[in-house]
Amino acid sequence: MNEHTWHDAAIREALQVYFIMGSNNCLKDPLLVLEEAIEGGITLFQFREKGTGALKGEAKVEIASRMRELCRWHGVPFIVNDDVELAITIDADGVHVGQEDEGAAAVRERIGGKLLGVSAYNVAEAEAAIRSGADYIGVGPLFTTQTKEDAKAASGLLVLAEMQGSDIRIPIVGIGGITAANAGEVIRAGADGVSFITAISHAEDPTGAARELLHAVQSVRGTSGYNLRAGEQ
Ligand code: FQP
Ligand code: MG
Repeated sequence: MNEHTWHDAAIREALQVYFIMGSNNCLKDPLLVLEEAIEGGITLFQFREKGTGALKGEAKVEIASRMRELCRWHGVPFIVNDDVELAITIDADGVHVGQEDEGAAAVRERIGGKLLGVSAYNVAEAEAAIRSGADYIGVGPLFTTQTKEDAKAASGLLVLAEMQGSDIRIPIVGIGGITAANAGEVIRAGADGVSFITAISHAEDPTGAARELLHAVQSVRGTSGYNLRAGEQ
């Protein structure tokens, strides 16, 4: 089962304000943070439960299920990071895997038409991700991040220009050190959306933070569903 049920325009729309979070990223009840983020207008959510203090086993499945329901209720697509089994168990909308995770082609086989996101640090990894059946790629870290302990060096925005120069047309979300202050330049550099953890999870007001990010993205991108890439502006 290899059919892709997600259309290109819908993916680009969903990537606009892509919030990633696990219970250990939050300063208060994670479900409340997610609810407030949804209220502020996030367009996609990734459950990423890893690192110090991360929930495991039953507790992980339980919180994931609750977040999944909250997202379903509000019409926000729900992605699971790394854990393909969990994504299938709770009927997530998709899975995100990186270069050190289960191979993207194998994941595609297991999830059928669910959304498949793959991390790409450079053009070669992006091309491999496309060949493996990725629906979108997460490109970064663009800027310095404290959240991910094993993060590579920040690439800067040049990598996004390189992707365009290499005729890579797959939907792209930028990640790593993104805030409302730099989100606009990430879109201008060619990404369809921005992805981040702490910009919302550490915000005193997650709703307001989400609104600001959405505004920053849409004021550059427009709301048409397509990013007007650099040359067309
Ligand atoms: N891009 C995205 C997304 N989500 C991610 N989780 C990553 C990149 C990073 O496997 P990976 O993926 O390199 O590290 P980890 O599993 O620790 O997150 F595009 F969705 F924004
Ligand atoms: Mg991973």
